[in-house]
Amino acid sequence: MKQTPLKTCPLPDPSRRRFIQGLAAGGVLMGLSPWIKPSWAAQAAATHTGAAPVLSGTEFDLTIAETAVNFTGNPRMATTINGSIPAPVLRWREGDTVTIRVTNRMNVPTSIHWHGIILPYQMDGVPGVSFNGIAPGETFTYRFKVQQAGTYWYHSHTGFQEQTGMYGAIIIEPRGGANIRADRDYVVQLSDWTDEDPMKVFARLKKQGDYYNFNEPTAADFFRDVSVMGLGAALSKRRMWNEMRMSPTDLADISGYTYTYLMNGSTPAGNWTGLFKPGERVRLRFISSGTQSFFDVRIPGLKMTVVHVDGQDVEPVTVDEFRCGPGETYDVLVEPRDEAYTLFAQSMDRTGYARGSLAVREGLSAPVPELDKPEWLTMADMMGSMGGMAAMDHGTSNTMTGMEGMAGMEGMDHSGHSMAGMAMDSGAAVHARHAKTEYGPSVDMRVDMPRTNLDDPGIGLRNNGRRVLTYADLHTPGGSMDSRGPEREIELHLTGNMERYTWSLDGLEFGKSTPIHFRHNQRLRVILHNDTMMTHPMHLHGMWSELQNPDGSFLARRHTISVQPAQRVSFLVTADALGQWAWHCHLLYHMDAGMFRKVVVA
Ligand SMILES: [Cu+2]
Repeated sequence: MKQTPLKTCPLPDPSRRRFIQGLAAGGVLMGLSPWIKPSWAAQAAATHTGAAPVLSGTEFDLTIAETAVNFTGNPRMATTINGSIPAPVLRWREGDTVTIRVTNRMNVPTSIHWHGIILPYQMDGVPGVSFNGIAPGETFTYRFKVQQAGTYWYHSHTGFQEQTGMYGAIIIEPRGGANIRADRDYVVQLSDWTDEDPMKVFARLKKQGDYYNFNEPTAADFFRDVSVMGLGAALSKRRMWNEMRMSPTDLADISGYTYTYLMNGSTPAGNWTGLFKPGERVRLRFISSGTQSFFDVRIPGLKMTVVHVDGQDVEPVTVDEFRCGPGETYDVLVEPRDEAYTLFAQSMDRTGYARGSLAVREGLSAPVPELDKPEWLTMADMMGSMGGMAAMDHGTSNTMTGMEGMAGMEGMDHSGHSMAGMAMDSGAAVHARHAKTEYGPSVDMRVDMPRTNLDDPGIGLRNNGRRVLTYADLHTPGGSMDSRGPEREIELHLTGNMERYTWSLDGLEFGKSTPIHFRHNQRLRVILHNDTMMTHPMHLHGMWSELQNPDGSFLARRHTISVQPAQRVSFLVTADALGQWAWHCHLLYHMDAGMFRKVVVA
């Protein structure tokens, strides 16, 4: 969706790249640079980072404040809950009623949203939708009955506070005692930190959507293509991307150029460590709290058995790797036997990683793998099933270097820089309808023949020699909560314009949209159709999203569903939660740019 000029690539300075792996002792205020005034430093309490404190019971007091933090050598102000990053782990018990008093000690409003928790809408914590937010100096009391068990998390739903540190884990014990047996149990919360002011990051993206993309095709890539495929094919490949005003490297808006990726609030150099004794069974609760980052997680030398996703048990499936998008949670069981293992979570665009260790004692670590090479998006990623036909011609190939055959694409109609001209009869089952509102300046691409392949692990994870989890692998035991078929179908398109950095649903940013109405207790089939080149983790508040196979059979109960480029997924919702709810992309900058809707259940 971006211009792909032949540019010499200003790769980040390697010394800087190493530097942003962070300080070993990130978090505490140290190494003050001269421009930080001592008085400022004196009054700012330092943020505690790394393993978060654990709070349990039914009464909680949380204080939101600005405290100082230092992940990279540059002291910065963070937005924290009880002075720590991550925020305290809250341990609840299914069936209890919890009371949480949240006090705002800042001079701007704040909020806390309980992600994935089923509760009355007034307690959901989304300013402007469920309540007014928490004003400076005010204490807001959340009180609700805990009706579920499992791994969840909480975060600010105000401004960019989530980016600057406001996120923590929630662990809810099942009423009947633990049903997954483990000798050790660790939260592994992944996140992304920037020293820049997030408002400035957003402003930069608004001006230039690919500001943080340093993987764009370079002159060197072009000459490599020439030597592999010949001048003609290399030129037409380049021309194809340019004419579509897209970049095949459009994998993440914000990269390791500015991000330091954190594991439990520790930088890669800080190496968060979970201890174990050989032979023990360890449960790792991965929580994807990055504001704008998908993480690909693996533990070299260990198989991971995925047992619990988005707070729900799933039939165990053993894998080498899984992708977790912002908002999603994945619990895995591992049985480590060696002395040390690396928990490796590389960003989807391969510009950095979060890292920690499982070890038999503090201070041990295992080798850290190299980042995988970034893969370019394929035609299938952009055009769905039609692009898939092209991909079929090339067998397992999924990089542009294998797409010489695409030279034939020159004849296609790029009118309006959209995919609208791409419609052709391929016998695909689904032929998209686009709303009138999709034909406007907010939309630079439309997919007419989407793909529905939930067994695709996504760009960068295909055919990498590892067994990678896919959505098709997920099965919630016991099936759907509601045996009724859908009474109504709602189709929403995930849309955007990368040049303008606008993100929307059906071509309408939140400010131009009207609420979506669900009739109380109605059973709905929701279809999300991705008309963009990016993966969007879509989070519906207040109600479960029951993911379906393309054939309509039940797969898994989720609170967040990532929709890949040019993909179409469907899920069932029982609208049993009266009130007003948020529904949005969990990429924070996409949400702020307009990929957000209000849902009214009445
Ligand atoms: Cu998005």
